[in-house]
Amino acid sequence: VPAIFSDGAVTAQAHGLFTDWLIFVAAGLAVALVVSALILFPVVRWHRRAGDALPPQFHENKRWSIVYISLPIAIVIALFVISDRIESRNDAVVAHPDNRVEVTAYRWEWRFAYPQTGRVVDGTLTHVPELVLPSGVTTQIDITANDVNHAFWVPAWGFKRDAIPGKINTFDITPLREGTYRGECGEFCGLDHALMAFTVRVVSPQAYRTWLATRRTAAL
Ligand SMILES: [Cu+2]
Repeated sequence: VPAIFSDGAVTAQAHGLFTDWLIFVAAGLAVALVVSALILFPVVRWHRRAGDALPPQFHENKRWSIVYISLPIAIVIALFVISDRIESRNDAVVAHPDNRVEVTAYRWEWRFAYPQTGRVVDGTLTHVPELVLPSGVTTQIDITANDVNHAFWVPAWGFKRDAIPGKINTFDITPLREGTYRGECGEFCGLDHALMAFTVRVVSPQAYRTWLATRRTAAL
């Protein structure tokens, strides 16, 4: 698999979305191929040559009309059903998550709170806040905002969720690969929206436990 496609395995949820994306690309390519062939083949094969009589003229062909109306409808329905199943699976949250993090977005920072130990990480003007997560473990994230709408977005995860004042959005994420991923605010929230960056560092469950136990509060 080319490197450009490797992000699909970064989280269990991204894997599903990536599969969905591949299915859309394949369907689009297949349609483009068939349509191009239907245009190009007659142009080459049946174009009018000097002295040719006009071919038989007709206005309708019921059999082909049924095919070219029902086939695109079937494709759209299939893409809808596949996407709905994948997204429903991604949106489903487990009743008893192994790990929880509370994310609060506010102008112009992020707060990551770990209720198990009371550890709180707040971003500052000089320090980009870091969300630390264990790999191979499903973390449930409760996200909200303090002032205006923001959105928690990690491009490599193929995932974005709104942070809305007065509302808690909950989602599960299962990182599969250790590493550092860039995150940003995905909803224009005002003047310093572009500065609302964060990083996600995915570590082993062992390293995560150690990290959680070290300091209760940190500015980083
Ligand atoms: Cu924001």
